[in-house]
Amino acid sequence: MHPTTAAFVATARDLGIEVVPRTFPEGTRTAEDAAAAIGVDVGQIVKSLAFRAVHEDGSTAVVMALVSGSNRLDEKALAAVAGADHTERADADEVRAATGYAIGGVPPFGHATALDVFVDRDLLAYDEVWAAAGTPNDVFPLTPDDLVRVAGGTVADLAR
Ligand code: 5CA
Repeated sequence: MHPTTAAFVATARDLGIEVVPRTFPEGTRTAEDAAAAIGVDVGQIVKSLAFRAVHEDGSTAVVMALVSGSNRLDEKALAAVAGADHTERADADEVRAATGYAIGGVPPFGHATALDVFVDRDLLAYDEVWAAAGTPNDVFPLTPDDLVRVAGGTVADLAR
């Protein structure tokens, strides 16, 4: 197992979930790649998207949106639920600093810093969803209920 994925599994165990990752050498960097590799609906793939929430007073905080692979994130909805004026896409360095992971492998929880997490309600329609396990080749299945619980997420209507 890739050491980054092994570290994520250990972090997840501390958070109360037994993660069993699967490795796909062909790659799971995007939701479409992951769905094709695993053989599930793209809507079952959890995109872990980091955004900069910009508040009225100019302060910023990175927040995490967990979005169904078949949806486009509505940034206005994210800003509203995050109590921000607007949001901006985090850049690669910010993603790495806030989550501890590189784009393409960012897991939905177990981040390097405490991030507010918002979960796309459409993910709750599935019995099982799949998320990144730390690298662009490793993913793991879980129930939407576990996703919300372990991420400490707030369920919201995030699709546009
Ligand atoms: N492993 C897959 C499926 S679980 C995965 O991580 N998908 S993802 O959607 O969570 O991560 C890829 C996302 O990172 C893209 O949808 C895109 O929104 C974002 N991204 C890609 N490149 C950049 C970049 N240069 N800066 C900021 N965000 C980016």
